[in-house]
Amino acid sequence: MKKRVAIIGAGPSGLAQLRAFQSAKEKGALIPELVCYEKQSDWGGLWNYTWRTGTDAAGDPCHGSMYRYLWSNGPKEGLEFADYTFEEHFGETIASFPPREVLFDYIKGRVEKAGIRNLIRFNTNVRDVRFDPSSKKFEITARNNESDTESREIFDNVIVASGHFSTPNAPYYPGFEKFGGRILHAHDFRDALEFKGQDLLILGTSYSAEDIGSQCWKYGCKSITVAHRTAPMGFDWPDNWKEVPALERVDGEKAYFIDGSSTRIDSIILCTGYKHHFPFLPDDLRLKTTNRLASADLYKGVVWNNNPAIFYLGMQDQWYTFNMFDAQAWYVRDIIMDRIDLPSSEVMKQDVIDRIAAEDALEDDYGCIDYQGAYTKELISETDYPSFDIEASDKAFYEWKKNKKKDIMSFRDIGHTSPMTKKVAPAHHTKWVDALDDSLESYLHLS
Ligand code: FAD
Ligand code: NA7
Repeated sequence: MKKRVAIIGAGPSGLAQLRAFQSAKEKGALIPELVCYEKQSDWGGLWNYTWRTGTDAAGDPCHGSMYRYLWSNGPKEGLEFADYTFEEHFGETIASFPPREVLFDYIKGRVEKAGIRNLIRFNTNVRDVRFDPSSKKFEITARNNESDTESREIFDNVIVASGHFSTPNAPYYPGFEKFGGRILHAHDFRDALEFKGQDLLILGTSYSAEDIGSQCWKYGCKSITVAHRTAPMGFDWPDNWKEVPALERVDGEKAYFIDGSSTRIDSIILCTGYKHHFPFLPDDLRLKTTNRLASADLYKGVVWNNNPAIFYLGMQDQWYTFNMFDAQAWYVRDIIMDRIDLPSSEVMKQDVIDRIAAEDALEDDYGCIDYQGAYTKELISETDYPSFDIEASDKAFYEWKKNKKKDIMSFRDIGHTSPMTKKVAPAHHTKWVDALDDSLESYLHLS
């Protein structure tokens, strides 16, 4: 009997898993029967942009956190697939920070070539996963939102690839309930033009704060005030952008900060991060972790310690993305296909403790980049995923960080070196601050 394997989610992580199995099949291996559940009507996860916020077409929480005009926030040279380069997909070397539509096209290109779309059940939301200790099998209950019917199926393994940047962490501050303007979480941000001419307050100092703020600035908001809970971002911001200490309260149209200062605001955007949230998983299978590089309870960052027949992909905080998901997917594939043996439960638990301690000892972002690069390399070394020059990817990330420090509004104008082809990306034809059209045609100069 063939094993049956369920994959939950057809975003970059779930697609990496399908591609990993398909690659083994291409090489003549007998692979398990695969079922990939995807609650949206198309693949690509967050890169499959939706205008919807709140609930999706089926009335479930909307997965999308992606917004219009998003350009990659890190160099594409850090995320390139080792088995499908940007050059292979686009037929030329393209600039380093592609807009969302261009990256979506790249993600789709690999899986279209692999011919795996038929393994995905679209519009199908996984509602419940149960493990039966006597049969050692999982039962998955899912609802097809097109036919409005429920299915229950049995699997030997489950791979959770449902992402963790979709359920907002939305803090409360006094006065929010009476604020006259709009308060939204980054998850519901879609179009910077909505905030044109406005005085904006942003909470948070990480990627969403930096990028949503930059978008709103680029598309003409009047001013930006970013309040930090821990430390300011510290970039050399434009004149109408200031960083202030933590928010204390809001009163009418004024925001008050803990140093006693205040400012007038029209809207508040909570760039306060996301929660790992798995409403379809019971306690014994449910990952509970913060957004960090060494996730809790996952051996090698992917195997659920309490039940090593269930796996999680992409649950770490991310410097590396697409090729790290690949490294994880190839590794999980090889455990399921009995090519990699798992150690004892004690060893697996110790692995998590060691990874957490190693992360805690890191001193700065450069250390974090090295750490995640080394992790990706470690997993790749145990499978047949094409080996690549991870140090070159690390280097692209270091250069990117330095460029941001130099000028936060122009780092996307600089090209980086591909770890796969060793070619240097050209500068984009238009400076990022002036490029208001983020379409694929405009980026690739097709129009
Ligand atoms: P997701 O992309 O979130 O995909 C998960 C999939 O699972 C979705 O399709 C979802 O519909 C499906 N799913 C969820 N629950 C269920 C269920 N119960 N049943 C069935 N299907 C389900 N990374 C970069 O490398 N560069 C960037 O520039 C970048 N920008 C980002 C910008 C934003 C706004 C955000 C939020 C993230 C960004 N990221 C970026 C990081 C992003 O996490 C990864 O690029 C990538 O999308 C993660 O892939 P994933 O498959 O793990 O998760
Ligand atoms: P992150 O990277 O998890 O960052 C969350 C930010 O929110 C971080 O700066 C936190 O500050 C801040 N935060 C969290 N809670 C609060 C409260 N209560 N008050 C004020 N500030 C708070 O999430 P992002 O959305 O920026 O990035 C996630 C992904 O989306 C990333 O991969 C990007 O590519 C896009 P702290 O430093 O903890 O004080």
